[in-house]
Amino acid sequence: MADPKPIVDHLFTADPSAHVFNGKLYVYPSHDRETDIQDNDNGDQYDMTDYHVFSMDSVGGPVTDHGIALKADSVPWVGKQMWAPDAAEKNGKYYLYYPARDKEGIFRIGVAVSDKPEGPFEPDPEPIQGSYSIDPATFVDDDGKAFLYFGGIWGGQLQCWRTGKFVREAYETMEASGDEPALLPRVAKLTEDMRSIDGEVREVVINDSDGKLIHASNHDRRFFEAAWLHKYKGKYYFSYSTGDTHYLVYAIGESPLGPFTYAGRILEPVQGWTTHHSIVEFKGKWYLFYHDTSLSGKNHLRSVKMRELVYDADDKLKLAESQS
Ligand code: FUB
Repeated sequence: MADPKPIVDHLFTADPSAHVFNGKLYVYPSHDRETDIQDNDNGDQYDMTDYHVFSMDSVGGPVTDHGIALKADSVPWVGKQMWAPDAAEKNGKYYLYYPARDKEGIFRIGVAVSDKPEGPFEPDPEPIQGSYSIDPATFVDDDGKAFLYFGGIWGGQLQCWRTGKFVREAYETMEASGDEPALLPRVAKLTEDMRSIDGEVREVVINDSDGKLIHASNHDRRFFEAAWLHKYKGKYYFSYSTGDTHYLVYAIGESPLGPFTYAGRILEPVQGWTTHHSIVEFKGKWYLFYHDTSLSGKNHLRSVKMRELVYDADDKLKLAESQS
């Protein structure tokens, strides 16, 4: 299969969250930038300071860069590192969800609002109360109920929240290991106004094919970061990047809150240290958005790409063999 070209090459972009709004395909990525920071497992090299939104009317057609949609300087609580964002629409308003370290160095999730899918977005002055870690992904179900998924291990600090409170010392010591159940991503309902968590934050249960929780040592299947949820034929597909193997995999459930059962692999590791994706239906076809470092050769300068996905007769997801 030929390696696709990045959807844009005038900026470095990563962690793409794709949605269809008003008949157009919108992409909400991280905006990677040059820095002198050395690569480390903490992810310090991902030192982003703003977001751009992109759109296209058709796959393969021109991609519009709508310019800066939100920048760190405009958000009072943000210290640094604006990582992977997502967006949602409800009742004609558009919401941008984004993680960043606060002034104490703790990752939180913020929300910003606009009347237009491309922004600019007006940020709430405080992060969403009760939010933590990274990689927010939203899902609005057919009945209008909205959910926020989040979490990422290592630099994303999920291991610091195992007790429900932030334990800084747990950064290096509390990652699950061996036959312990793997750390699980989180999900919360969003309030009607999309700006707060409604009720408690729960773990997203991901069972292995045997019905038991995936073990921490099962790096090919356990959750690492980059949660995404989409719906197909009434079932909920929860996808994510794995362990230290960096596959993109998915699990299927009957409810947006889970539990989910491991169902397969979507993408092999890409060039570069991270992998992160979204899945969207556009004009009757399904697409995987992802990133790699083929343009720069540097871990922190990534480029968004897209490929067509198909479902087989058992509703299993895979890359289309011929790409349109
Ligand atoms: O872009 C910074 C981080 O790298 C994201 O939050 C992760 O998902 C990984 O792609």
